[in-house]
Amino acid sequence: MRPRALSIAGSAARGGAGIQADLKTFQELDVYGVASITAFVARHPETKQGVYPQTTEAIEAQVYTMLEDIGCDALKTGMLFTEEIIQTVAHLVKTSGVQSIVVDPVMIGKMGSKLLKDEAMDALQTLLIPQATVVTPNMYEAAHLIGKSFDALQTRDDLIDAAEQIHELGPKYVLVKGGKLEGPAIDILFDGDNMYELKAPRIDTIHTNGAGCTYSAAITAELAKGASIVDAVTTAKRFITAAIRKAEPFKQGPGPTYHAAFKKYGEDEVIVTKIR
Ligand code: PXL
Repeated sequence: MRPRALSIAGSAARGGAGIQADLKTFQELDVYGVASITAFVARHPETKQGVYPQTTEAIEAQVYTMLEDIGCDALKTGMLFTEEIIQTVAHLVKTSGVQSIVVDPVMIGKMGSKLLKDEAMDALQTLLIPQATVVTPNMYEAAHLIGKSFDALQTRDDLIDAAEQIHELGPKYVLVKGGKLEGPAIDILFDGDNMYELKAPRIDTIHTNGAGCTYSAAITAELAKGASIVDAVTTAKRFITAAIRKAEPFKQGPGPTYHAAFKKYGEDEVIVTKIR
């Protein structure tokens, strides 16, 4: 049986982010993918952006289906939206017996939707992130996790400081993604002792809808296969770099990354340097 991975995340009606991105990524990396949908994010002509959270019972039932009927080698969490959902998911993760847990601390969407309520931040920091094998904040999310303003991270050194501070919340590894840095696309991976820089070419495009979801899903897929954390993150960075390189526009707004690009082209190198 192929390795199996679970995404506990939101459904993105545009298809490029959320569970849609996760399942496409799992498929591309030859991992059997299942999802527990926490909320629907969709656009209505009148209400513009809508978030439709699901009940905690529905979220639990979907996770139990995975754990009891299918089996789970790795799981990731994405958009969780409310404190109550985080409490439920944290309990499910704790009792799941799954060893590889990727927490993508999703806070805001590329179309501007608020995907985490302000009052849910504390639960994310105290209940879920401590259970993470890897937590994967972007610069905006990293700043919020360390109590700074959204634009507090500007340089590679800021990423390093943030990785150290976020590690104190208790995850095994922190991956701070430098998507908005100047120059090459540098991410910092830190386990409390060892620190790595991952460097890929920067691709100049606005079409990065779902890039964070896709990157963390690729890490989850590789962990499900039994890869080490450093190898899983390295493969995932190659996957997302290819997917951004071949991203396409939609009718409106940032387009999605192209999930098949890594398998079809996959030529981008990622340079991993141990910096500590
Ligand atoms: O890219 C962040 C994200 C995560 N999850 C869901 C989303 C989005 C962005 O639109 O809709 C469900």
